[in-house]
Amino acid sequence: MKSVYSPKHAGHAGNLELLAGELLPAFEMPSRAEFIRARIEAVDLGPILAPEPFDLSSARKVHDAGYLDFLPTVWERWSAEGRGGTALPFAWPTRGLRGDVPPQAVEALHGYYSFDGGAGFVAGTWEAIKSSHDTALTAASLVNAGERAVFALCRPPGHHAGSSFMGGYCYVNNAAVAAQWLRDQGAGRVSILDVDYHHGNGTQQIFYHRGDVQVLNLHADPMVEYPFFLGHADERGEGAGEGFNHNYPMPFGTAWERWSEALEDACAHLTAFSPDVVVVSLGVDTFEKDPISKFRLITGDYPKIGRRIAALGLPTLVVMEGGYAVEEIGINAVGVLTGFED
Ligand code: Q9C
Ligand code: ZN
Repeated sequence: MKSVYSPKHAGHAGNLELLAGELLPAFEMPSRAEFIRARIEAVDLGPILAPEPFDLSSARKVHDAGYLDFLPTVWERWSAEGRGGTALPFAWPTRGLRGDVPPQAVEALHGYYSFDGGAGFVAGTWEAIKSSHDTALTAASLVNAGERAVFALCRPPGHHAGSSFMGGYCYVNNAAVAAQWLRDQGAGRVSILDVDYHHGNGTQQIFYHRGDVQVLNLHADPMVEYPFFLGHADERGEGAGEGFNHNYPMPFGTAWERWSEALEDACAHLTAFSPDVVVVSLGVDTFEKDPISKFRLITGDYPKIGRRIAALGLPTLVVMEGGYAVEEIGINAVGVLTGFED
């Protein structure tokens, strides 16, 4: 299988996040992508290609203009005011406040365009975001050109980013942009299958009213797990999108037996939708040793995930999302990909 990777992700480094009462180095760190790249080489999965530059025209169809235009300016504006560290928001327009007036101060606009404080910026963040976007679209273009399956080693991840909000380490929703780009190239229907431990709230929000992109999400129950405010089983899509969103919230401690039943059900809905192409949002934070998650998948489960998705028999773009057990992230993520090779 071909992979796409850019070293520019590494500029998104030294980010801090508020965790258990302290500002600590974010779990979403550069070594994640490096462990995956090293594992691709170690198992000889296939060539690792550099991304081509893509314009933001498909991104503009899934993200608001004001939001997208803000992203490249955050660090510039933050540092121009003499600040270092990590640019982070600390005020959000929640219920009862004005959500219709974009403010001027950079930290305020950062909060306006965020749902949490989990999408900080450092000097190299925008360049990393753009390279992650280009990585997803380059891999999508290979699938569009006839490859059976291609891996986009995206970093930063994207599935928590919505049409006008960032959060949860995500800025541009790489999987959503790729799905939109595939539609723009002529795919009639696209399914996004999100197997990250966390609900892909951004992906769901982006496509909630659309019937051309089906969204299937397997994740920890948002009653007790991040991102908390979306991802319940009764969210089925609205308007033209009614019936095209499927959520599988599962309890802490979920292991292969229960998780794979949800995957099986999701695959049945996917097959019934009969998409031209599948986009997998691949998180391996479902792993038993993930430091911020509470599912119990084991290393041997990941190739089974790949085999099941491969058995759909559809052109597939695999987009990297979460996974924080950095020592094992390469083995588990590439384990899924090897499931396509059997
Ligand atoms: N105690 C992805 O996996 N965790 N994002 C906050 C605070 C945020 C995960 C924990 C986790 C975001 C792409
Ligand atoms: Zn996750």
